[in-house]
Amino acid sequence: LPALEFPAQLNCAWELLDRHVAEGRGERVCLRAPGLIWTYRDLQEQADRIANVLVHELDLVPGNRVLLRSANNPMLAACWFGVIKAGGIAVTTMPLLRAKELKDVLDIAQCSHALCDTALARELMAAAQLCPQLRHVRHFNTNARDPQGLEQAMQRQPRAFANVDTAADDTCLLAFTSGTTGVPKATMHFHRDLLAVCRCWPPHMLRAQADDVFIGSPPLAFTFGLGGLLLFPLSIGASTVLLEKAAPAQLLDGIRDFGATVLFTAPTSYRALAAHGEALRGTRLRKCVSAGEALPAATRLQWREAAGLEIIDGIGTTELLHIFISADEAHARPGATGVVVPGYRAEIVDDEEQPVPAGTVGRLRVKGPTGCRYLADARQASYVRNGWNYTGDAYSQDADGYFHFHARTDDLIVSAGYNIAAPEVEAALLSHPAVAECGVIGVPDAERGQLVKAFVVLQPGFQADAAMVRALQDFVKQAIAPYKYPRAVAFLEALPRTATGKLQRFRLGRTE
Ligand code: 3UK
Repeated sequence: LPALEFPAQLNCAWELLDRHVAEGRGERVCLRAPGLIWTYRDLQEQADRIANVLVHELDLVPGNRVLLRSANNPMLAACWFGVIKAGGIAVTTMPLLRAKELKDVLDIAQCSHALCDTALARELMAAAQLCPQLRHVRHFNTNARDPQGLEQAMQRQPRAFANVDTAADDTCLLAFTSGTTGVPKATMHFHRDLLAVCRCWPPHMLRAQADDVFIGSPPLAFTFGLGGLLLFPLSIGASTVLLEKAAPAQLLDGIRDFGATVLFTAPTSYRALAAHGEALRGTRLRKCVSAGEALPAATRLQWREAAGLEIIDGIGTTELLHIFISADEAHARPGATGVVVPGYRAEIVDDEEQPVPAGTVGRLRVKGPTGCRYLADARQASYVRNGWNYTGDAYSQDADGYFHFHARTDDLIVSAGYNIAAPEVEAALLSHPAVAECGVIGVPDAERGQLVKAFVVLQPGFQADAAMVRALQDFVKQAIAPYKYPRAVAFLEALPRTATGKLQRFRLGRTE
């Protein structure tokens, strides 16, 4: 079992970053980006200078919240560590957010400071007008001569900073849920939480080494990306590649150009990358992690054929910070997420919170070293009950302890009295050669209550016509219980997705 005891006082920046320099690994490569290489010592110096700016020029005191806004790049990583070293709380935001959403984040998190990539300044400046509590905004990745730029201020500060002596259970990160509906919720994470996730899933199920090169698509504002592209590589002294744009084509170039060995991305990206199988074969890639939404068996198979590699699937949530059910390459089972990660407990229970027998679908609940703490939000009481975190997922567990995802509890379709999990119908459709992407929802129906409707993006070269509709319907009837087949099928050019790669089923409903 992982060692999860921590001293009462600790700043996680020490274990993740400073320790490597102190122990003689300062010259190892830490971060790469197009045209740039930073060693561990370089990242430490940048972060220390930023901490000095925050404390000495911008009056930051421990507990202040600092909004961070940037695509994935080295300066974002340096700002993240600078805030944490100074005892501040990093409030990470998705680069695509607009002024209205940024205003909500600034208000909910009560941010006093913001550090923003100059390329994304406009929407933040509009939001800042409406947020009087925001006292200081600095821009980075500016021209080094820009007197207002963070880089100029950093040059005025000493290169060393003594980390603020925070408590292990001081909050250092506010991560917002990607919530497809409703007001966003901020989840609070402590210094020890960030270290705890490095000791559970990575050593037991990822098993990367110090010479691994990590790469991937999720933003650092999404905790899947924060762990996979910053915390996990740094916790073992490995290196990470930060790409501002990580659509499949750029990811493929990055894997090749940087000799990446460990990939973090979402199922939809694996499907798109699989089309370039030949290009993948000659690379150093050896480990592939998928999370964010369910990995259909067809996608696992497609990737195995294209890249010759088994995907490591894992379910995590923003509330629990990172992955708690997963399986390594040797234990992967098509259609199952995996087994519980050492350090965590997971159960399937019914509506009365009683554990259900193997094979029965119920609600997933999880307990472990990390857990949900919403910042000032009444929804805490429904996510955490009796110390268990209820993720909102419908799962079953088989006799071997493997957990099988069925649906988000709100993505269960009830049609003519049958319970139908939208992702199961999607997984069946995806194994048809004509289907590139698909999304399934229940639409209102006078006779059946709800009707199963599929939205399909076809692979190039296939015809969207009545014959195709029939072919897909017949195919699903052969693959899974026939009553689950989509009685309605529509064709789209692309599916609506969140910046974290999740299908937005509620928006499919609106295309009606
Ligand atoms: C769904 C999955 C099936 C599931 C996340 C890894 O996705 C992450 O966090 P979010 O808060 O969403 C959580 C919800 O997403 N989900 C995620 N992974 C899987 N469903 N199989 C999976 N492998 O509904 C869950 O409740 O955005 C993932 C690490 C950190 C994360 N924050």
